[in-house]
Amino acid sequence: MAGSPRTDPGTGRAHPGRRVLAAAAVAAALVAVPGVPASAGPLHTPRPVAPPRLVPAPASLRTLPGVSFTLTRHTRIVARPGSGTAGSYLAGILRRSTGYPLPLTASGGSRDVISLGLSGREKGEGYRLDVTRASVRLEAGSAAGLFRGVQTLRQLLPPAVESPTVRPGPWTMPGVAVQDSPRFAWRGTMLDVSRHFFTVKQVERYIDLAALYKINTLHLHLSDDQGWRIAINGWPRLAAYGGSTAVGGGKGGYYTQADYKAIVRYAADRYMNVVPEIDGPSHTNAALASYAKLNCDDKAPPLYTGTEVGFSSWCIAKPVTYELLNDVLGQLAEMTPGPYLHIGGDEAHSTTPADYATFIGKLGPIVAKHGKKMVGWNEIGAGKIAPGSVAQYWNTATGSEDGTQTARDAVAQGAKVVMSPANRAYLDMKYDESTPLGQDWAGLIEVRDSYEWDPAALVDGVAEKDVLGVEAPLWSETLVTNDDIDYMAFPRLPSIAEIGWTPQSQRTWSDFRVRLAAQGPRWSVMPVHYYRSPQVPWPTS
Ligand code: IFG
Repeated sequence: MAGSPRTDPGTGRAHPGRRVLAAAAVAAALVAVPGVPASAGPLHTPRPVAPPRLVPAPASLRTLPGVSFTLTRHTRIVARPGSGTAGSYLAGILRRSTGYPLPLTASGGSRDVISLGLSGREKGEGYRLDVTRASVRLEAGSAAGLFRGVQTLRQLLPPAVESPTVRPGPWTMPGVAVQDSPRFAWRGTMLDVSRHFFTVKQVERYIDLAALYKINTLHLHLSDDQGWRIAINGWPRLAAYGGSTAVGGGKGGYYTQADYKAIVRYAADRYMNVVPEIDGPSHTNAALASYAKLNCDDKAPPLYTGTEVGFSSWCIAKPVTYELLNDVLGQLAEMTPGPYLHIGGDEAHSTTPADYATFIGKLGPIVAKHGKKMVGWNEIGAGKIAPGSVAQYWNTATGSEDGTQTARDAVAQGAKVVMSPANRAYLDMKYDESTPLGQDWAGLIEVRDSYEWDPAALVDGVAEKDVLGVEAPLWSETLVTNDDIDYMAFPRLPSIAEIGWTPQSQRTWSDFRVRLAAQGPRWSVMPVHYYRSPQVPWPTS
């Protein structure tokens, strides 16, 4: 039909007459551009491409259709001064799986290069990542931001890039412009090394897995009824005897102070803060069994290998209790560069409320004397705590155990809250009735349950400004091996990591489950022994 132009219902643009369309089609066919499939439509507007499936989702990402960057054996990595460990960490991963030399220099050209550098434009852990045909550029306000950006860069490469051995390419990344920064400052996971002991290597492996998802805090639960796991100078029996067993009566273990420093250094190289926890006044049987004088009746109880909680208590009235804790927290403070010491405070069922308040009142000054801020489970809100302390909200049970009131009491004293709701974030909870590992006292937590909640809208009286962040505790009553850790932590730790990082308004389960599915092939390559939740559309290949 000649004459009157119709508007295209799809684009709203004037629809050219039939003749003009035919000519354009011929022109397109004659000038095919290598790499752009003929079916890409008119040359000047390549089809929009689906955004890469990243976890956590960046705050903002623009795809550059028709643009990609391919690593080759000639590609170089430039890590400008001040860029910290990100360049060497990235080089290690890429060299291992591509087999390419990927030389790392402090300066270099702008083509066929992955460049990392500080810029005044980003702050905190924020970064921007630009992938074009010529180069990959990562800029951040800090070395930590560059390290977080490297985790995004890794996920733009095929799953095989995570292989511990050389795989064939191609190693192509889609063109993107990412501008990213985290919602919360504290994005953590806790490893319970007391109920079952995990070696330094096992902890380092868990650190690397958590670092993939921009986790920046590792809370180590170092003492409990079943095991004391850190050597303390002047109190040798704590680790030697108190660390000699575990749940079920098996072999225990403990970290020498050199071991603990190695873990701290390994975490620091991944811009992850270690928060050591010495739990009390309950969860203290291993220590009480180690020194009779720590007990009110001067009688040491036997070592405990069961899984009950709340039956033990420091002797609140004895000065030796605070002499011990001053030594323990002082030595940990010296070995811990991060600002926090965790003093536990949970489930003090064998301590009177008055004694509990006395205990918390005494611990705050000890922690402050050693230059640190006090962290405790939400119960610490029942005691007097300093502004800037941190209450870790965990107990979602109803009735007397309900932790919301002590969380509010803590906020009323100027504390911040780290959200670890047991019915959402406890990685030791079973996925469903058939899960062979874990517990179910807080409920069953399938992947969707671990994802669909907002830390700033969970507890009345605890708003966004009061929330320091989120943390996923992995209690180890039923966990022994790396496979056990993997099965319970993956895929739910990435849920908590995204809640800590991505703006709430950008988080939907329907979108997350598709992006999470893309992590499956990456975990298979590493390998990570993850739970193939039926809620996630894992790729079949
Ligand atoms: N509650 C105890 C943990 C552990 C956990 C297992 C806290 C703060 C149950 N305290 O959670 O020691 O036993 O799910």
